[in-house]
Amino acid sequence: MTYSPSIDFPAEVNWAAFVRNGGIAEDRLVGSRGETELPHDQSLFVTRPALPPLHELMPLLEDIWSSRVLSNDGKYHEAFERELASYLQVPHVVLVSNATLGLLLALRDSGMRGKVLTTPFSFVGTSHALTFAGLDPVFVDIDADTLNIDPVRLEEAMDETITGILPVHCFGRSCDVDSIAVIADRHRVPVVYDAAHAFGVCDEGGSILRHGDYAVLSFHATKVFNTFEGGAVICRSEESKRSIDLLRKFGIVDETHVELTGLNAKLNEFQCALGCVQLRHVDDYIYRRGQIDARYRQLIAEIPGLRMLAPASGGKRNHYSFPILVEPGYPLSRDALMHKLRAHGVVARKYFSPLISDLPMYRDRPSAAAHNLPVAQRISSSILCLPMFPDLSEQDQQRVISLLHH
Ligand code: T4K
Repeated sequence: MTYSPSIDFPAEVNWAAFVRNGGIAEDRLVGSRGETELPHDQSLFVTRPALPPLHELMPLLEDIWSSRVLSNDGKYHEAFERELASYLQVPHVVLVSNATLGLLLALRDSGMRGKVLTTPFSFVGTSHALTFAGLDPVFVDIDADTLNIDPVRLEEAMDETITGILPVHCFGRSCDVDSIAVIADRHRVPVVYDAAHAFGVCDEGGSILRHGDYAVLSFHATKVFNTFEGGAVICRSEESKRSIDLLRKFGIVDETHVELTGLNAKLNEFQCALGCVQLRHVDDYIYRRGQIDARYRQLIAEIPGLRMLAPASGGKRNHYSFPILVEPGYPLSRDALMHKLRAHGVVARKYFSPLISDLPMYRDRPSAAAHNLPVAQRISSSILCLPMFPDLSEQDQQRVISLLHH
């Protein structure tokens, strides 16, 4: 049988120019840095993946093509893991195929059993990883300023049945890591940080990924740093790095020894090569995000009824997202504003609404009750994330701001 493609390949693309322009078709190219401008009849999404110039990747792809080493820890895997550890300034990194599997492996290795305290204000993957690992999520309310798990509520929720903590550095803003460490130490439970949003974020002491027993990054297309899909587990010790390393490749030590019951969470050579190239550009991506963040802050400050989160203090931020809170002083409800933006092609997103605790598979547990999570409920009903990605042009950003004015 002959293969007949079900999509139309863009035969008219001038591939030489496409590669020269860094993966941007000629008709979309504006300016010397290769920023694209979306025509106003096109949607402006909440995010858009940052990609390096394609010509930087091509020699690595040619090398992979000729070597035929596509997976199972080839030289790009080795190089990316080493360069990533050096960029992040953390000693023990294990690459994985996505953050969800990374969380699963870290939870498995952490020794948690039964109930685990976590936040309801996150992407559903956070709690699903717990459930898939055979653990039982117990929801704890969040802090209204950081949108992260509230240490006071965390301490209140602690009892002898709790076997671990899974907080999230939501939108790349650091949790109160010191208070969480004190609580975890006092109750002798491990902490796995969901750091899916926290690539490159530092506090005064260095990378925030050094906190907790494990921290798990996502390199999904929508993240500050992407390898299309991907992720990494940051471990505290050589011992846990070794065991996560084994768990991500079926527990196989060598041809005749299988030491652990693992699964397949490997990152392939294509993604690792892309990761190496992306590392050269990620500081620029973050810098451009910072400029967009500063412009939003200046322009939204003038609009009554829209509240922004205070910039995180100290260290280095990554400007993962730009959430606003639509408060009673604003003439439209959050949902009405979202619909107005969408009607004009701006696809802002309600991250995170509904709360995880309101989803059918979680809502019946006692900790999911609305009265247990008043802050998360309030934030979830008023939050809207505006477009935030390095290629967002000033003109498109201005278009978003004009729509926020009424
Ligand atoms: N923990 C946390 C706290 C997380 O936020 C996530 C993922 C995870 C764990 C799990 O990480 P991974 O296992 O995925 O590594 C998106 C992402 O799909 C999801 O990865 C992310 N969190 C979550 C916050 O956002 P959706 O359902 O909103 O994605 P989607 O497809 O609607 O994309 C959002 C926008 O991005 C689109 O409107 C357009 C743009 N986009 C997206 C993709 C995938 C592109 O322009 N190109 C693309 O290829 O969940």
